[in-house]
Amino acid sequence: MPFTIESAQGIFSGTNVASAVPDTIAKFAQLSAEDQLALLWFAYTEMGITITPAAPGAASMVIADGLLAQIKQMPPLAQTQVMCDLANRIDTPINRSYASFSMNIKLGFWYQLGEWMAQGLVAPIPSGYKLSTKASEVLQTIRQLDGGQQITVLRNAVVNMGFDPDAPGSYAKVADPVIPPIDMGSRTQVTIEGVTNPTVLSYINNMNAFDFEAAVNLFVSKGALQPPFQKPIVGQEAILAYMREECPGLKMMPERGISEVVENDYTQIKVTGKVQTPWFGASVGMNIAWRFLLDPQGKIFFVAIDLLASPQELLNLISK
Ligand code: 45D
Repeated sequence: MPFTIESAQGIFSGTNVASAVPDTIAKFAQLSAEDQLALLWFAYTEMGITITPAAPGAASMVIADGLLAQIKQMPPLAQTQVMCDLANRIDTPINRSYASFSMNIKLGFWYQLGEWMAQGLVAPIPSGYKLSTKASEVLQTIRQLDGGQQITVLRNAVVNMGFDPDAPGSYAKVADPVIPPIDMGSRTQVTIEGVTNPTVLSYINNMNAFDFEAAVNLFVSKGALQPPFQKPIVGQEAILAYMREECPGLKMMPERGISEVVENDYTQIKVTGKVQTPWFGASVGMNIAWRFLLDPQGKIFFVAIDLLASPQELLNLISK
């Protein structure tokens, strides 16, 4: 029987993903808005991380500037209300604008609010704020995650705020500008111990050059890409739109892998390595696996990207 997207999801089923991330996100979602904001503030400041707001898409921060300026001139109580409304995801004009922002603009918006909160220009979390017992437990869990897992939880919290009239993620987005790919002459070429497959190498090299059209052309037209903890995104057009929003500035550093021919002359290839986001650069390396399934012509039928449970998992290249 030929593969389906569903059966393809099961390749390399022994891969251990960071399930602590969705577990933490589910517990976080049950907290009150006040607890959510305070918890994020404590987690964010404790991590002592430096964010680079010059991440790609920073140029389009003008889209959020109006809203930021409006919040900045509000009295402190109103500022706190706006932030609680965002976390409560109720229907307000501000929450609708926020939902229309792309991921990078949402992150940039909160980065700016965080800076202003630290400077006292926007209402800070009251210094004596006491988290509920449940919220303290969630914060404790976050402390124990590795850096890549922590920033995934933070990003998820930011992405899910605001009010989306339909399902989350369905609100008409203000598209990010298309980032030009890196010149042919300046591109890097990766090597992967144990993998010489040209499709996989081209995929990584094109992604590192932000040449998303070339990367998407490596897929079959109905192919699928499954991001960490998400459902597969199906079809070249949808994958391209996703890559343009999520992938500019990502640095992919595959290390090793395994390649095997399976049923119907398909090939399954698992590659493990690190990925850096432009927001944190080299200070946070995420432990990642790519699980590729190529059709007999060498086109990508399916690829899953997994956030791994631990660094030891980088060495897990078992086929089942
Ligand atoms: O509420 O091959 C305050 C794909 C307090 C594509 C705050 C991929 C109050 C294909 C602290 C101010 C993309 C799948 C909030 C590969 C409050 C592919 C602010 C994988 C909210 C490899 C909080 C890519 C702030 C991956 C400012 C895995 C939070 C990429 C900022 C992963 C959080 C990227 C930021 C990740 C988080 C980026 C900037 C996880 C960024 C995370």
